[in-house]
Amino acid sequence: MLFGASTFIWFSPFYTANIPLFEKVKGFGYDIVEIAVEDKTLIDWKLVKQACRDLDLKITISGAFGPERDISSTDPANRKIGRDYITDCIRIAAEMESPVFGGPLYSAVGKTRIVSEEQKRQERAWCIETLHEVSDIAKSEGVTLGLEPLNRFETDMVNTVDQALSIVREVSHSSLKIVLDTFHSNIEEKDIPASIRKIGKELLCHVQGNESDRGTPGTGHLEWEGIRDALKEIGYEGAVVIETFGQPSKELARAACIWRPLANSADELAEEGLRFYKELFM
Ligand code: LER
Repeated sequence: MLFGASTFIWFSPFYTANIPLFEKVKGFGYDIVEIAVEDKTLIDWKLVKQACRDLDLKITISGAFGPERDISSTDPANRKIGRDYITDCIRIAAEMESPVFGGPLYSAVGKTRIVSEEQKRQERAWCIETLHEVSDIAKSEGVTLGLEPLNRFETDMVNTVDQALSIVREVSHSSLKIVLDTFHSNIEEKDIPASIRKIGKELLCHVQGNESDRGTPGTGHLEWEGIRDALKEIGYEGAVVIETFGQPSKELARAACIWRPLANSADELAEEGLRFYKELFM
């Protein structure tokens, strides 16, 4: 099992001057740094690749879906921005040799409304149409797209594994799979290990192993042994990454409802979280 830490644990947005972070991530013992792409133009991707190569650190790429990056929006301009953003991130992932690009691909984080069934059907149709298109691009770039359910406070569109499976099956494309974030699952799933088994090896492409309060893994009330056993049982071969927020931007804090520090420090969270993962998966 490979373990990773998201740049979100320390920074938002991540930009070129933050590259020295990689040395710390490697020093803690991580195999992967997960780079959250808030603004791709702030990042010198050649330098990122070289720095990670020098450290023998792998890269995964994750999305940050602000209000305009929304492939299910009623505003066609936002649907285009969402599609372009996903396409850019697929190309970045390919360039950084990340096997996946994951996140709530279907909508903007923090978009929670009450809308008619008819509007929901229309939004889903737009979403499915674009997921088809970007899955083709992902396939040609050799990247797997991971669609991540978010909890009810962060989206009204895909909260559960069943809803994610329904979209993924409707798109029915070999390059579209599922990312499971255990923080969101803890709020929405009745039984996380059963949900992991339900997704199965074929469709689970990435795991964000976050604690029940999004603090340090191992310090909350997630049923970690059950989660580990289910991952082993399905033969999961992807990564397990911590994605939580040390210093979220105002927009991200608002969208992901982060109102207080989630650990004593980002470094402590990353170091102790990895120690816990290693003991758990030993
Ligand atoms: C995305 O991976 C996520 O988990 C959200 O809570 C915030 O972007």
